[in-house]
Amino acid sequence: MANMIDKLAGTIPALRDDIKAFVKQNGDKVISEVTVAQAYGGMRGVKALVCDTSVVPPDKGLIIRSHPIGELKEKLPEAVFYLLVTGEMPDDAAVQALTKDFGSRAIVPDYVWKTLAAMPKDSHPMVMFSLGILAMEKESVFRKKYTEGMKKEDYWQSTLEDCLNLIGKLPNLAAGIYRMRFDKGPRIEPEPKLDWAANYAHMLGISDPSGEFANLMRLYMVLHSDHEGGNVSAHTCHCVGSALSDPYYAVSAGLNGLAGPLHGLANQECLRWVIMVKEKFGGVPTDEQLKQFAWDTLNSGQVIPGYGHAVLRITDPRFDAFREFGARVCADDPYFQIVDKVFRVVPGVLKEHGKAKDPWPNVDAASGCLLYHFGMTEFQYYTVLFGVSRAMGMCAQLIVSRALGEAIERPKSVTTGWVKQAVAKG
Ligand code: CMX
Repeated sequence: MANMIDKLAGTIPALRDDIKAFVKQNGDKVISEVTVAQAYGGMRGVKALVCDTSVVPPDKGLIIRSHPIGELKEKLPEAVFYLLVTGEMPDDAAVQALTKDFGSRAIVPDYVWKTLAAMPKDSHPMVMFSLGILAMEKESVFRKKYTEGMKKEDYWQSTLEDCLNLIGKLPNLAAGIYRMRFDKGPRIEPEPKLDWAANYAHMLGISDPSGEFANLMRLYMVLHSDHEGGNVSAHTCHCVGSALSDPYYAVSAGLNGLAGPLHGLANQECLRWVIMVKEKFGGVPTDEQLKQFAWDTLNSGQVIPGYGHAVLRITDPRFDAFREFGARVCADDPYFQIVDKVFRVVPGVLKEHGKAKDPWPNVDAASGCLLYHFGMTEFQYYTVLFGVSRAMGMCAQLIVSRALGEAIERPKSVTTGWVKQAVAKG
């Protein structure tokens, strides 16, 4: 991927020097403090990580390298990956080159398919996806070069090479898992003429006479690509990568975090909730019925999936983008109509409930009903789609981290006794 490598080779030395000098001069300045509530509360809001690929201001939502996500929804995922890694929007030629490059790396080794075929039939697709990536670790260029004695300044190059290989293969791997796990027939070979996300749509084998499913895949891959550095998947990937574990280890680890119901699995949970609503009321419920259903969920001690966020305090602009897509493509679909009604009813319920700091929908609230509309009804699979996309952000963060020569992560943990003593001393 000559263009991207040249760009990075041109910018990384100056960037590295700049940060080195900045830290040398300001290393003892304080940028964050930690309260007892934060130490026990998932470190929420503690500023102790640096991530330059994207930011998520609570009142604006995702901004990738200064571009609000709403501005990027017409772009191809290839363009967003280039932007995440380099900080610059690529021209058409660079996007086409990246499409071609990913295409040339799409073949998944046969031993991976054999490994997946040996797994129990009821394995979760996320386990198969994570395992498929881990199985490919023997392909790592980073590990090979590291063993040969590569210099620290060169780490980013073989990390990039691993990431391009990995991202090139993910649609093929993920689509193969879909077809294998849900008895959809033989795997479909990649089509070199198609862009990365359209190729994924093609290999999934979903009927798409209008081409809108491929459009949904492009949008889906763009919207889920990155969400700054502190979320579970990105942070896990960064932490594992900081030990110089190669991208196969690190991305697989990040995906295991994405598989949790409070993180990426929420999209599967969300559609399950919407289906329960439709089944209970035989279609789109009235506002009153929906309100009662939401209260019943809360009163039974469960969360309303797809609502709330650790950082955001507005409707997630990624939800807006999916809702806009749904309004254009499937406004008559009852599942979309329920999702739309939930958006109008549930924030009021959550506000009255008074617990969630953010009563608004996150990205997971709308994506499932769109996939369902196109006949992808196996919602256990939805987090894999999220994972294919999020791998771009995790990889971009790893490449930048290796470029800057960041250190192994090792925050200090303390005991409850220590915390109590510290509080007593004032
Ligand atoms: N329904 C019911 N209660 C909710 C809620 C929701 N959607 N969102 C938050 N709450 C509750 C929390 O469970 C917590 O209750 P307790 O004090 O009893 O523990 C309280 O409100 C305060 O939580 P918070 O500070 O607002 O939220 P957190 O930062 O702790 O957690 C999140 C954020 C996303 C895990 C949470 O909002 C949630 O569980 N939402 C539903 C699951 C979901 O949609 N996850 C996907 C997030 C996007 C992603 O990462 O992919």
